Amino acid sequence: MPQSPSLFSADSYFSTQPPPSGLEHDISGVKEFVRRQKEKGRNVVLVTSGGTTVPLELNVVRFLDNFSAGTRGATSAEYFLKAGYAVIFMHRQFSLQPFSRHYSHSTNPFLDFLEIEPGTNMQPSSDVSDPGSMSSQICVTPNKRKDLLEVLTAYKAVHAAGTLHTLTFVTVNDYLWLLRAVSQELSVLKRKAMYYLAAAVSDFFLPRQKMSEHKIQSGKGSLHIEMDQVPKILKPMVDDWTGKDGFIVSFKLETDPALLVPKAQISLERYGHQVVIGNDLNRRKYEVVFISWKDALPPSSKGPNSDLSNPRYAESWLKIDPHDHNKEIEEDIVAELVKRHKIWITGAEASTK
Ligand code: 9Z3
Repeated sequence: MPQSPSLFSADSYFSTQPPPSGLEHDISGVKEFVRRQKEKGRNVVLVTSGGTTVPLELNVVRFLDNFSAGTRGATSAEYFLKAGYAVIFMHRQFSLQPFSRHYSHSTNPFLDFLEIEPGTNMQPSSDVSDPGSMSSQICVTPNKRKDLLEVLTAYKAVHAAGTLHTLTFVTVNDYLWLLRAVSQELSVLKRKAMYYLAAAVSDFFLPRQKMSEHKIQSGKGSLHIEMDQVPKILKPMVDDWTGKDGFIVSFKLETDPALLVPKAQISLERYGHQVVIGNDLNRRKYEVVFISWKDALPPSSKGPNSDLSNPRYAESWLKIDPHDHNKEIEEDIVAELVKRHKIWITGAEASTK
């Protein structure tokens, strides 16, 4: 077992940290979903969304959390669905979800959209043959109907088509186990699979073997915790779990604008995937930067970057008007990725001819 403090490789992580209890059940659902989408010939995108937690005790009372409301993931999932993709939406429990995000409890509570018609009897009907008699006297506020109808129509169509599959995680351990298993299932789709990693993932965690069983007591004054680093799972994800075929997009979050591009480039160089989208915490809703490989060479055929005067990364910014509240930047992010994914798929087809 790794000693403290330790650097876990992905393999040592999975051989020492236990899987979440619902994993097998979750994966059989994913397997079935992927089988159906493959039959229909659809592209499938895995969208991860929301922040992971790090529990400090086995009987968890306290935990560390990562910043993310789930807006990026939930919004992007809707645009992928609109573009004809099937979506596996893997999100932090209770974070925003596609469609219902428009009526989130804090910014747009759905009860504020409903009205009780004048004269409605507030007692539920005793007529068992007409269980809907109360609800028939509830209506949607007239000026909210158009927007609600639009969201509801898209939501119902997605349900009828069976193109959205939802999974939840809470801890970083749930997330890592699920991510590995879902990626392995999706890899059967080869290049038709995209991985869109928008979840905000903890960098540090407490291995199970170091966690206190019961609530940490406060009597001893200050609290010192030494955490281990979460393994860098993008490397095995690119090289092993997805069989080098998946189109992998990761996000890089920074708060210092000067670090955004260099850190995104380091990430692309280190993991050799297709795109890193850099976003600054305070500007993320109206500008992001795409960092990708400059030429068409697959990352695996590139040697170390010896010529620093000739950068091999392409940098392209996507910006929208911060004052236009009808526009969501995820619409443009997804449109750009759909375009690039198409090229990734046709590139592979062309090279096998
Ligand atoms: C992101 O950067 C997401 O875009 C946000 C979205 C978390 C900023 P919201 O859900 O926020 O719309 O409120 N996600 C990736 C964050 C992350 O953990 N990235 C790692 C890093 O920066 C690399 S995988 O080191």
